[in-house]
Amino acid sequence: MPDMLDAQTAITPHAIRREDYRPPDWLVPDIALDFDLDPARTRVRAVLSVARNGKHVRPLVLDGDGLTPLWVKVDGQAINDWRLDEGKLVIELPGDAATVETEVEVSPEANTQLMGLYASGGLLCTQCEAEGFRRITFFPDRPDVLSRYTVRMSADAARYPVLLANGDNVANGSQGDRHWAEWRDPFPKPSYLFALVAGDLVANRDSFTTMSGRRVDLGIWVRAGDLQRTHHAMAALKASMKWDEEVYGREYDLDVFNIVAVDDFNFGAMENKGLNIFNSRYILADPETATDIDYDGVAGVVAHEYFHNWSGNRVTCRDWFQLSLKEGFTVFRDQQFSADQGSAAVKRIEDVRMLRASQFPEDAGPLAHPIRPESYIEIGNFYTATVYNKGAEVIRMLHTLLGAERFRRGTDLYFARHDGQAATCEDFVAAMEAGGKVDLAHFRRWYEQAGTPRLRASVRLEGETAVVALSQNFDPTPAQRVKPVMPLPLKLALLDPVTGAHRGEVLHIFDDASEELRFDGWVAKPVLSINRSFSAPIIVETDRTLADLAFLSAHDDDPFARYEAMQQLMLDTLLAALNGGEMDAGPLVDAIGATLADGRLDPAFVAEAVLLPTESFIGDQMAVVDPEAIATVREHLRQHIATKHAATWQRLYNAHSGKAWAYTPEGKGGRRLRGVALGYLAAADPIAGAKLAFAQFEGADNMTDRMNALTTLANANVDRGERVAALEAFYARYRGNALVLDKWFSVQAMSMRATATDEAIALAAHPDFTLFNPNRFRALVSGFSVNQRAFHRADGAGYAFLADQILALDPTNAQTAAKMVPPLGRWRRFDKARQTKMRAALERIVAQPGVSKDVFEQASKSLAG
Ligand code: B3K
Ligand code: ZN
Repeated sequence: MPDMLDAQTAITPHAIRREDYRPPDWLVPDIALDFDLDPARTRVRAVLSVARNGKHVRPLVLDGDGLTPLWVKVDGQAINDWRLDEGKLVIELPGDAATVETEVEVSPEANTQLMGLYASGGLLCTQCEAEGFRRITFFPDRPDVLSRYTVRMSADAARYPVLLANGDNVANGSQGDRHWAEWRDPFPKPSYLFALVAGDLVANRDSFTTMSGRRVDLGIWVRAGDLQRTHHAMAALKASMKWDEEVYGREYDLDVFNIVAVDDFNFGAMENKGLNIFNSRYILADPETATDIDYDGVAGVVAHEYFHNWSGNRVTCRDWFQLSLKEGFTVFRDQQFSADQGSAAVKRIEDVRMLRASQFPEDAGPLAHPIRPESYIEIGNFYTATVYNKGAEVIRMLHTLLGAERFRRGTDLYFARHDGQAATCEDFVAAMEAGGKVDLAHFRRWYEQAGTPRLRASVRLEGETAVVALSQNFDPTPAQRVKPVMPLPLKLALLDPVTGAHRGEVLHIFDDASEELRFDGWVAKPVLSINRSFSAPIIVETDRTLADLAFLSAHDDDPFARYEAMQQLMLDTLLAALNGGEMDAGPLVDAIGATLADGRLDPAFVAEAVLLPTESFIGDQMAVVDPEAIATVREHLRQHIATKHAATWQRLYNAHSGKAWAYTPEGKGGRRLRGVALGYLAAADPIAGAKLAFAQFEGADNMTDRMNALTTLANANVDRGERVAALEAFYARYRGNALVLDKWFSVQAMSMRATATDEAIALAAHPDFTLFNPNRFRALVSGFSVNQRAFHRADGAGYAFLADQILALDPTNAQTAAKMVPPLGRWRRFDKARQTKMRAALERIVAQPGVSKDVFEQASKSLAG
């Protein structure tokens, strides 16, 4: 059962605070687990060797969630004087060490929360991070208790022929219809990294020889029919292992590395020691069923989980407030890896787009928190874009400040100092400080402060000196009204206004409220290129004109800055119209023309550069978001760009058609630009566009081209037969493939059609929609909640729908339900009428009898903030 709140505790849910951290009272150096597996009734026996930690007389307290001991033994003797206190097993122990044994019974098939031991598609599997282990057995379920695990499991041999756990398989046997396996993990680990899988699986097997010449057996375990779709994941795994050796000097440490793909999973994947468990969407890929974005996602997540073996497993977190220690660092590592595999410029653009779409709104809303939060009610709610993606930006800033070489000295020192330990963010910063020989006193504020800093920058000419004036300020966030200035590593350059040349990029650490930088020898006022490569995760406001931005979009030699100039040009063009002025699209249309005509540019970059900002991102720039006006003005500008460059879009479309599919940077870039061109062609001429898209849909030999065509059709505001025909054909073809069917739901949920709200709501009644598969639920409900115009329809139908879905899911999967609350928390950004309706939806959620503490925390904080 999830943690349900009764009416009374709902008023004062228990908040856990970082400052209250205390070392564990008892340690558990060794644990032996014995699972008698059965989907309905699994028996779990645990033998814990416990040791008193320090001088105290406190009892042994073992976390438990929904468990009742069948019996308890201490040093081999059954005892009766144990008690349960809020689910925890409390045992008074006289000595300093003991062997404590318990047995419990759990029901994997009844476990819809997908935390602990659960059943998915005929498999039995586990998810323990953050607090799932306490749903399996009684244990001090906190990351600073590290134990050596021995795991024995027995199961029906026909139904569960494969039995996996962490570490090495040390013994096997059978008895009648049942068989058993024993696994031992030599590395002490916290309980959140425990894993077990039983099922009818086959493996794609391979091997990797490490830098010291050790052979590691690799296995990616899936259902028999999926084996052909595991090759990309295997290639990514081997590339990650090599990359971590080369770039961080990190070698894999066990003889076996297994990955299992499961269909029902609350998030992307899990880095359990030696036995990663993945949401199948981040393992399975072939050209027929996966888009290029899916391919990139598979490689990125495989790398991420693999990299956790050092940043997370060998060095783990002391407590959950330190989550960014492993997540921010590991996201940074996977971003670096992906950048090294293809176009680094495009990868950086994608990462920043993601940060702005998911993290900036968090920082600007009632759920804002520092990358190292100060308190939580439910830790599951803190696996956020702030902890992950802003956390990665903070590590990236350290990399920028120190440079690659000193950064590496810092990480080497960090791993050497803390190997085998549960560490803190402070430990990481201290190691970077010592290894990199740098003073990071002010830099630590990035761990303390919520909210996105705003930088104001302008240039003026004084005689022949260009003066760059900088200032920074902060919007207040909950619990942090006044904030100290932050050290901002700013990469900047001044471009000659005629040639576009500059005299070298400068890295300036701006660590003051305001400052002026002086550059001599300028006869004409240069054009400012600032926060190049997005060197700091901030909002930049400048006095650059449309002409300056157009100039930068054509001349800046930093690809990110070039992209950024075009984005700003688009935003300024749109915002002028949205704020009641005239739209002057001339400079933008010319700038897009110049980018499209520049044959030296990577097509993947061009595709990113010419895409308009999303409706939500435009809304983020407005004092009061007007979803209808944004959709209308944006669509108007899109048609204008489409028409002005119609011949070029057609030329580019044709140039990138008819190529054989290959997952290479060139292949991906071509498909991406072809897809963008198709969208513009359909905007210029909806009827011809629908025909072209339908032809592409039918003729495609890969999912990227097919989905691009389907997306264009699903967005079509005219009701052409092609739209319905393509959606029907797609459904008929892929209804047996859950991952592809998710795309069918999300493409409709995210449709830009004026009727999208009703269409999404109707899909919740579709027979293939289910509350029991998080991927399906997210495809429809998350997809819809980021569809700004549809979700914010003025009558509030979108808000009511989201609240209904959250409440429907909450009793069976509180963690996934809670993730859906934040879009409602953005109510302050909208007009009064919408605010009232959004708050009403949140109030209905908070008032729901028996609401989970997961959902309660998100909804109540959303109302208060
Ligand atoms: N560490 C897991 C996330 C677990 C989420 C728990 N609510 C996956 C990852 O970040 O690699
Ligand atoms: Zn992670």
